[in-house]
Amino acid sequence: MIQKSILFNFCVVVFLVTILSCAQEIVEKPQELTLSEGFKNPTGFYNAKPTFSWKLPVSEQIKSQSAYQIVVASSKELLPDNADLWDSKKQKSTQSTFVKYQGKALKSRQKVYWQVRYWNQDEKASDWSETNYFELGLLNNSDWQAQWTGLDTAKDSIKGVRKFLMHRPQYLRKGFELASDVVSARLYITAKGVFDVHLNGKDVSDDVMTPGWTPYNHRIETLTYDVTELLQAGKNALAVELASGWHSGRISRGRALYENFASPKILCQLEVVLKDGSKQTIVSDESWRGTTNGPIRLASVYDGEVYDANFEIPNWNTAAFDDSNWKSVEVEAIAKDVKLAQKRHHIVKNQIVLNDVEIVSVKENTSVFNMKQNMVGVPRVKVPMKKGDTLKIRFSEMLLKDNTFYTKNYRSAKSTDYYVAAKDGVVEYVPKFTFHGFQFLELSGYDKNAKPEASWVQGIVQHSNFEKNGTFTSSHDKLNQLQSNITWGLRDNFFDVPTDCPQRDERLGWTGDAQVIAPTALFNYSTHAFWTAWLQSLRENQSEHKNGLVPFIVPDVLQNKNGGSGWGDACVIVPWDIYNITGDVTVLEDSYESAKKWVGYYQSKVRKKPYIPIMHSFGDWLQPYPSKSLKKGNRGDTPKELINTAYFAHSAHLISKIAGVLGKTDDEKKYAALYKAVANAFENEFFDENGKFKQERQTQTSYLLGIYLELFQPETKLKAQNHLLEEIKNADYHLGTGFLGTPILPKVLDDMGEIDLMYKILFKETYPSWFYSINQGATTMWERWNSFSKEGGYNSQSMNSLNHYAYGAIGQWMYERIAGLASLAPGYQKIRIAPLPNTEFLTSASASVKTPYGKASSSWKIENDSFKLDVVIPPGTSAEVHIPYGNKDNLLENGSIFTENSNLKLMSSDDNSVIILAEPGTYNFQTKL
Ligand code: RAM
Repeated sequence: MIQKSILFNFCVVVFLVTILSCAQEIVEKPQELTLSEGFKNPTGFYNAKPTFSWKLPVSEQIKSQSAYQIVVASSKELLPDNADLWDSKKQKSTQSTFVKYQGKALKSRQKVYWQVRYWNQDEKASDWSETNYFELGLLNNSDWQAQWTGLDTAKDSIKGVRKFLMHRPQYLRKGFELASDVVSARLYITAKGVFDVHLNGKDVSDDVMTPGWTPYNHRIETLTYDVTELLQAGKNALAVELASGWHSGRISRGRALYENFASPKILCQLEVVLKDGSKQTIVSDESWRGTTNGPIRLASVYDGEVYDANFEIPNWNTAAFDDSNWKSVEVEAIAKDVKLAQKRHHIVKNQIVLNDVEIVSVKENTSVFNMKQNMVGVPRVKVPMKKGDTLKIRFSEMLLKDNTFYTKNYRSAKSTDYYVAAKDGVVEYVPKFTFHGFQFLELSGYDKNAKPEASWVQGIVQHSNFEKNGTFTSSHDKLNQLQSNITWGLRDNFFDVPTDCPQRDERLGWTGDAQVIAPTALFNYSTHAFWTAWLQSLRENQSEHKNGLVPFIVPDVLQNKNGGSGWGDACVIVPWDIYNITGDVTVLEDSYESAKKWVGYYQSKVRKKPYIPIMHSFGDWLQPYPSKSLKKGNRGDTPKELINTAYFAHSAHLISKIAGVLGKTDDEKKYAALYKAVANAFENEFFDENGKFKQERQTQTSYLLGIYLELFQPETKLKAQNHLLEEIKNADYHLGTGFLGTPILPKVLDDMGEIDLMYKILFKETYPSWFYSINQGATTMWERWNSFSKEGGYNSQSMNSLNHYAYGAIGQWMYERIAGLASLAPGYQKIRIAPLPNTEFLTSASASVKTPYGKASSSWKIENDSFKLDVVIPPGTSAEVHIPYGNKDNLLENGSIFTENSNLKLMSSDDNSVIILAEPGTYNFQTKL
């Protein structure tokens, strides 16, 4: 008996111990599941062949992944054991990002569920992740039963600035009945123009300027909304406000680009599943009714909005409204050759509200407000008005000396909003179908008896809806201001497409500007999807040109027949940067043919001398102190043939590298040979045997391009480096570079070991330098190094944007080398933490980035003659940590003398630096200066 109970107790203990040890061995499930370029559980997804990504949890137990399994099913209940769409089975692989779906073909509207698990470095399986899902949007034109619908507003012949046709905004509606309660409903919608849609009087979304901007003659993006909650049994109403936007506004230059000044139209399809299982579909067609007698009288991207409250139509967007005296609409069939495609990146939304507003001046019935930040978006005004009066809202980026507005740089953009009051009292107004670039706002026409208050005005900042991805900060106020100016410059110019500027009569997707800023943008914001969406537009516009030309701007509303070196190369450089920063090979696959065609374009322009293309270039745009006069000087002094040849070689070189990644060995060799041949021609044509640029007027950029793009023989490179140093010295350590030279200057000096020199240039206070504009009051990056000075005022040229991001490309070096955080293998699978402190200017700097594997950071400070470095390395990666002072014998790790262990291996150590290979984890290093 006793023996039995002992045996029983023993069994219980064994059982408990087993349970407990199993519990300890549970490996935490994967986290932050995303689809393709970072989408989280999207409704209305664009891609039936997505990729899957997940992150390993941060935990002592988890260093890396040895295998994974993904299961995909048509219903939640089938997971994880009965995946009917795809079971990847256990795959021995460290890949946790961008794993391609290889299951059954997916269809429009399909809702798909997925889970993933992984095995850690010790082959222990994790729990299954949470169940994630995605629902596809409408993928084919044939999914649409709707027709393009709207009023003919072209026939009103309203002429605006420069006699461009303007279209009165339309109010379109359709009342319908639903036989029973709704189980689910999706609204698929888009416009030739921009729209705001309501169901039963409620806003369907808070999206802004939908559907955004694509080359509309190739592809129009459509949106999908889950509107189940907005519908009811019985009477309903679908109502749309519609304005010109990009499609039918003068930004598209009206050169018969989009169907001859076509009037804006909507396309929408509401698909409802009712309780009884039946389906009902309401589409835009000839049964809709419309009017142009609504309150938004006019709206234009460049020129602003006119709102007259006297035209308000109470309840027009509800079911009860009687539209019998509205007009019948016109309809147009869907064209076969214009692709309707679900939007592939996040739409613009209101992001921040600037409340800290200051009144600058009040004169009679006019007052000026300062937002204290150059911003992009719309104001929200709450102002006392008298019935019938017109409130006028003007904008400017900066003021003139007498506090009046500097608007010469808006050029022909009127950028003015009007609000006509229908009654006495406080009115609230937020323009809907325009946006402005401004720091200052002027109100006039409000109630004369009212005393202006700062609270009358707020600034609503709008940009594409991406998240913050990185942070950078340091001990130096001006460097921090530079980081702030860079990030504002990005936000302000990512308005559905990457624009050059957000305020004047331009706001276009200039390819050169995009090419130089992409890496910095990817550090600071999650812009993976934003860029790949724009690259699709680029390819669509390129395809119009049989010789491979990439237009200067995308979407190409200029319809220019010229391609520019350093600009068109965006089709090669941006995909390569995205790949290196995200590790997503899809962008290389998608861009490969386009990149090759662009190099073909260079080849087609080689006429007189082998490998020297004769073609258009904007040169080293806006290089300071040009030898030519005014406008001609904008192209700088580096000759365009040199720039053509340099980028011809560079693009060929990158294609060779891309071919290597994609396993296309023949192309890899072919383009490597082409690159070498062009590089050779570059050196022989433009540089003498002393590595000196053959032109009398020397330029920093000629050397920078040759060195950075690896176009010199090794001995010539050394000589060219010395000439570059000479040039920089001649400029008294100032910048002598424009759009193309500036981004590569830090990389070249870094590679030369000229770190102190780079710091000296970066921390220069006088023109031309980064801090110069900060000293003149800049809160964003400026188009020119001397857009404004306190003594001399504004640059005399009207092309003078105070919100232009190109020179913000220094941001990449700030992350990678000042704070010291860089991707060493695509997507940060290997990280380099290698800060380059300079004690003359800085005592600390830090950066963090959300890598595809999780958060990584590098943070250093100098205190009491010690250098301290904190690093965070996410699971699934490893890092080379370069400690720039001390040696292995005086290095402390977490307060104790450094010794190698399973997480930290010494790679090298000399008298004043140590390099350690670190596994995932959080570490603190300290050494003596
Ligand atoms: C200007 C744009 C842009 C630049 C081109 C060459 O009009 O603002 O920044 O790329 O010219």
